[in-house]
Amino acid sequence: MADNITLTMIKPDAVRAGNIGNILAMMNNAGFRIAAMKYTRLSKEKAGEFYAVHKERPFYGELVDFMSSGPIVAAILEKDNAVADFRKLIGSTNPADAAEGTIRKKYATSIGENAVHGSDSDENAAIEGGFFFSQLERF
Ligand code: 3AN
Repeated sequence: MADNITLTMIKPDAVRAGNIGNILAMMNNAGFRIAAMKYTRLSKEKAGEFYAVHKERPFYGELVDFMSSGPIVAAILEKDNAVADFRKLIGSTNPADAAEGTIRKKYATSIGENAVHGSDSDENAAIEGGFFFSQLERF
């Protein structure tokens, strides 16, 4: 499995706060190349599908409502060791635990509304990339 891509979303909270540009700059400055990108809005159904792995978790309904509450930016990012390096750049799920200099430390407001998504494995990066992008939309 390729280990050089990850899938990110700039979530509705960060879009609403006007932070798309700042967050993309942090990704670029950390050495990630944009291989695919779109500005879109998930329906409840599509958000539920994306997070199906969390279906049994108590926060699933809240997560689906939030992720479909407004537009997002979805992108495939490319870099050596993309998944692990990007998880480092975004920081802990809970911004209260996120390290200084991470995207979530700077822009996330709570564990639910935490500004960005990053794939948690190469396998999921491939699945999530396919969720948003066809081969014709990747460069
Ligand atoms: P991460 O996004 O850091 O991989 P996961 O996979 O544990 O974190 O959770 C997926 C998403 O579910 C998080 N980004 C967050 O939006 C939401 N989430 C996780 N834990 C909670 C929680 N305790 N309460 C509300 N939402 C949560």
